[in-house]
Amino acid sequence: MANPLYDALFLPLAGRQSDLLILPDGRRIRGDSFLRMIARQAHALRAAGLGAGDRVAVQVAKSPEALAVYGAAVALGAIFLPLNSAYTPDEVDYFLGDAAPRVFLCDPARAETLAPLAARHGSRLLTLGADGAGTLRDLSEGQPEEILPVDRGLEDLAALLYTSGTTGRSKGAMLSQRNLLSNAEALAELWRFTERDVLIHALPIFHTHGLFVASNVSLLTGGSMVFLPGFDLDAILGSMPEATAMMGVPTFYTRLLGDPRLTRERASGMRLFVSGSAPLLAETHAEFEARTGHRILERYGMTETNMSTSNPYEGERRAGTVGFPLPGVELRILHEGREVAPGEVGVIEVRGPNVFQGYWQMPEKTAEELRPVGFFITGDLGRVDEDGYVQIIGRQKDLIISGGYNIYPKEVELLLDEVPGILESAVVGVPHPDLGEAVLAVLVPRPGVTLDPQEVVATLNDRIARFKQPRAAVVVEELPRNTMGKVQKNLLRDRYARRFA
Ligand code: MCA
Ligand code: AMP
Repeated sequence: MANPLYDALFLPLAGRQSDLLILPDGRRIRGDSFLRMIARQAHALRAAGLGAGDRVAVQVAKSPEALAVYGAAVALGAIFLPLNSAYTPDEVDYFLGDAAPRVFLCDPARAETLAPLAARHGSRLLTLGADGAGTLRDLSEGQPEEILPVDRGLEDLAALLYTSGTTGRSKGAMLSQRNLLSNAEALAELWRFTERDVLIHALPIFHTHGLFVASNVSLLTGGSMVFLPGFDLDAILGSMPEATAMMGVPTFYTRLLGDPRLTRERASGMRLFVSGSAPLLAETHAEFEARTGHRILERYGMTETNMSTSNPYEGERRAGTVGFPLPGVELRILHEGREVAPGEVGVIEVRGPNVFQGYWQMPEKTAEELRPVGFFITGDLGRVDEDGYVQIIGRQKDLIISGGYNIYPKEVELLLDEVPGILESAVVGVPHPDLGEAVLAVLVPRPGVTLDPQEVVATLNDRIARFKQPRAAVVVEELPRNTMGKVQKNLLRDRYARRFA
C-alpha cells in the first residue's frame, strides 16, 4: 500500500514528540498529536461520504484544524480544494457548481448563507471555525486516531486550485501528487530545509505559496512552523528570534521595513527570507539587506506550475531576478512562435514534473495554455540574462497582483459594466506603496449621467471579494483606444501612476 504524498508529508509525524505548530496564543501542537487530528478528521470525512477522487472544498479560517483537513484529504485520496476566505457566496457558488465537491467545509458563521448553495450542488456541508469548533470537530470526536491511507499513485490528483482567467471565468488547476511532491523536494533541498528549521508561516493556506511552498516544505523536512492566522507585524517580529526562516509576498517585506523593530539583531538567528507571488522591488531588496544583513531570496511560480525558478541559496541572489529554473524544470522564452536569442524578451514557458495536469473539465482552455509537448505558456514576459538568471519583465496576460492576490480586470469590468449609468469601464493596476499594485477603475458614464465613483464601487460589495474591488475609481469621458479599437491600458496606467503615491 502506498500514498506517496501522505507517506512523505504526514506519515513521518507518527511518534514525533517535537512541536510541529507554534501558535500565537502560546499553544504548541506536537507532530504526533497533529497526525492523530488528521486521522480523526479523515474518519469523520469518510463517514460524511468523502472518498478517493472526490473533491473537498474548504473555505475556512487558517488554523491547525484547517491544515489537518489537507492531510485528511490526502489520506483519503480526495482532491483538496481550498478557497479564499474572502470570496462572496456568489463566487463560492461558481466553485461548488464547477467542482461538485462531495463535502464543502465552511465557517460556522456562514453556514446559514451557504447551506442552500451546498444543497443545490449536492455537497454535504460541514463547518469549521477559526477556533476549531464546528460540525467537523463534532463528527471527529471519538473517531479512531489512526488511519490507513488510501492507495494512491504519483499521477493521481491531490488538489484543485482555482485561478482566475482572462475571460473572467475561474479555472481549476489540477495538481497531481507528483506535482506537489517533486516541487517540495526540489525546494527543500535547494533552500536547505531541515528538521531544525522554524518557519514563520503568516501566509494564507488557500494558495500555492502558503500551502504547498511553505507548509509542504516544512512538513517534508520535519521542521516546525510559527503558524499565524494572518499577517501580523507584532507576532512576526516577536517570533523572529526563535525562528530560522520566513516566506512572504513583497508586501510582508515592505511592511517589516516600515517597522523600526526590524533590526539586524532581531534577524540574527534567521537563515532565510523568501519572497514571491509578485515582483519584489530592487529597492526593497537593497533596503532589507542594509537593515538586516540578509539578502531576500526571490523565486517565481504559478498555481499551474508550483515553483519554476529560484535564486540560489549559495551564490548571488540577484535583485530584480527570480534566479534559475529548478532542477528538473525546463524554461524557454518564445516570441511569435520562436525561441528568442539570449537576453531577448518573450513569453516564459515551463515544462517539468511541477507542471499541472490541465484545467478541470476545460479541455479547450487546457489546450490553449498547455502545449502537447508539455510546455505550459505562463503569460509572463521575461528574459534570461547573460548569467542565466531569469527576469520577469511584465505580463502578457491582463492581470493585477495586489498584495500577492491575483485580480483579473475582466471579471471586475464585466460587473462594473452592468451598473446602471455606466457605458464602459477599464480596470487597471497602478503602483501602490503597500500592495505593490492596487486596483483602479476608470469609468465612462452613459451620456447625461453623473456617476458617483464611490457608489459604483459599493455596488460590488456582495458580488466579488473585497481584495478585487477597486481601491479608487475615476470618471472620464472616454477611454483611450488604439486604431484597432483596443483600450490602451498602458496609457491609463501611466496617467494614474501616482494615484496612490
Ligand atoms: C486584504 N485586502 C486586500 C488585500 N488583502 N486588498 C487588496 N489586496 C490584498 N492583497 C483588503 C481587505 O479586504 C481589507 O479591506 C483591507 O484590505 C485590509 O485587510 P487586512 O485584513 O488588514 O489585510 P492584511 O491581513 O493586512 O492582508 C494583506 C496581505 C494579504 C498580508 C498582503 O493580502 C496576504 O496575506 N497576501 C498574500 C497572498 C498570497 O498568499 N498570495 C499567494 C498567491 P477593508 O478594510 O475594506 O475591509 S500566488 C501563488 O501562490 C503563486 C503560485 C506564487 O508564486 O506564490
Ligand atoms: P497565481 O496565478 O496566483 O499562481 O500567480 C502567478 C503569477 O504571479 C505569475 O504568473 C507571475 O505573474 C506572478 N509571480 C509569482 N512570483 C513572482 C515573482 N517573483 N516576480 C514576479 N511575478 C511573480
